[in-house]
Amino acid sequence: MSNFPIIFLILAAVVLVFGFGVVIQSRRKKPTPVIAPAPVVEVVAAPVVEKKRSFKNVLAGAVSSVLGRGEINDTSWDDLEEALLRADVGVKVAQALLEPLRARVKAKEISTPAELITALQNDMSSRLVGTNRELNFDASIDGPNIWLMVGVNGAGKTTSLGKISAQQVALGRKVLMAAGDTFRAAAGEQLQTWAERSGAEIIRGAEGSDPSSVIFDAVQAANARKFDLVLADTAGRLQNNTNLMEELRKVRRVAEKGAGTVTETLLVIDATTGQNGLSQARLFADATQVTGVVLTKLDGSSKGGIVFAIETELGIPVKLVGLGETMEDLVAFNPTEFVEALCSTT
Ligand SMILES: Nc1nc2c(ncn2[C@@H]2O[C@H](COP(=O)(O)OP(=O)(O)OP(=O)(O)O)[C@@H](O)[C@H]2O)c(=O)[nH]1
Ligand SMILES: [Mg+2]
Repeated sequence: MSNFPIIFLILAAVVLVFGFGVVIQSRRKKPTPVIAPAPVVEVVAAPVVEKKRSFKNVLAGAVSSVLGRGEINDTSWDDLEEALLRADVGVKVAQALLEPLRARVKAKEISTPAELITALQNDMSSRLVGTNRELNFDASIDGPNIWLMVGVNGAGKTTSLGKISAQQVALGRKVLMAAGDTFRAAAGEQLQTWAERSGAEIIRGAEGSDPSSVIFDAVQAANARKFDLVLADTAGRLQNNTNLMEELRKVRRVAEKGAGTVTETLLVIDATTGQNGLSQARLFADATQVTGVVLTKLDGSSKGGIVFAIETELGIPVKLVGLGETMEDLVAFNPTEFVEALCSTT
């Protein structure tokens, strides 16, 4: 009986130690809080995946028939050449792609249809990769950056400007639109809607007023109010109309008279117009020092091969591609995905 208090004490000590152990263990096991992935990532990722499928696989038919034969023969070359021309890569580029491949087949470097298709795809990609496709924004200049949109009627200038605005606002930049298409009153309305949609502000002029002065005013206002970027819309014009091309030269000159600098002149080309876009590009580039191309309507075009002609023959990078009419339907041009999609047989 005299042992009872000692046993009691030992039991109490065991309970205490066990109790501490549980507390410490449970503290250790306490899960570190998990930061849930931002749902925004999911939202952004979905449409991009969707867009990849929007390029037309215009070379798929030729690729399938070349692969379907046991050997590389004259018909293989005819199929590829015809498909490249139909996709509007242009005669020069088609030849420049196929001639070296013919030589490699002759030299037995390439012997199977599958090797030929892989080599063609690699050559097409290598013509496009390595080009700088960033939009030029220079944060070190005094005053706002100015980006000009130019191109023929209906190419997609105003729509692309609206989509670019949304992307730039999302990057945290203060954007002011300049409604330099004073030719039609409806053009200003259209741009106003895009300004509201994308979170930008807008300066408009009266219908028929001088586009240069509207853009000049916008640049001055942007500078005074510390905007980062002026996105200037212009009226569509035919590249062979010398007066209107002269007007565009003036727009560019006057835009830089004040505090801003034109850091990007984007030529908007409708991909469905194919080779015609090449002569447009040449004349606009002469008039306005084009720094990049926005290729619109690639969602509906079977002439996406024009990308090769524009880049190879003019050396102007395709920076953005339009894949539809909504605000999200403008993506950075990714050459590898593009070439894969052109040749995809699935
Ligand atoms: N499917 C498709 N439609 C587009 C794309 N980009 C523009 N559009 C449509 O093309 C039409 C003309 O677009 P605008 O942006 O008004 O063209 P614009 O060059 O400003 O025309 P003007 O000011 O009249 O010279 C509109 O119906 C647009 O919705 C695109 O990438 N895909
Ligand atoms: Mg317009």
